[in-house]
Amino acid sequence: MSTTTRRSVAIYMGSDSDLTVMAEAARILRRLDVPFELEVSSAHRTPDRTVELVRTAPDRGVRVFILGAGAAAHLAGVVAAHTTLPVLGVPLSGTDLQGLDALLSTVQMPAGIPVGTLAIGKAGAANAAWLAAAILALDDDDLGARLRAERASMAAKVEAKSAAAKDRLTGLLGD
Ligand code: RP5
Repeated sequence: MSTTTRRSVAIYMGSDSDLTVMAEAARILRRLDVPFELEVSSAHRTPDRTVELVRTAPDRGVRVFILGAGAAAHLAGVVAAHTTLPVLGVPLSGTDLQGLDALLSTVQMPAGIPVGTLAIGKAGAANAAWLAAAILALDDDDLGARLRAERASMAAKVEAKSAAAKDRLTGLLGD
């Protein structure tokens, strides 16, 4: 790969029906100014395309994979089988089992082929992005500083909500 290519994250999902949830990962990466590519590719319906994307990803600068899939979710496992880069799986709800099927498919990988599995749905997609950024920040001090600033901002919001809750309680109790 070119030394000028920025290190990036690949967000792949098994179906376009997964996009609304997986957009949460893209939203966080954009906020952190982390480049990403986004593709729809299925482990079952387009297995060759999936493998080709993974094999060529390092040349495009990809250093971490985020995979979202529902039902009998094999996308993260298949990607992990074809790369030694970090692979993060997001189980998605799309069947009567409401994501439990995808969670078990994604998390129960055989020893040696790891998939870091996040929560089902939007929280998992967002946390996959936060975790991917943390991985890239291991040797990117500017990104690390942006992550610390985001944490400080979250903490400030909680403190503001705590103060507001005390005010609301006073009103609720009629003091
Ligand atoms: C999975 O099957 C996809 O990731 C999606 O969550 C689910 C249903 O796909 P569609 O039938 O909506 O294309 O492979």
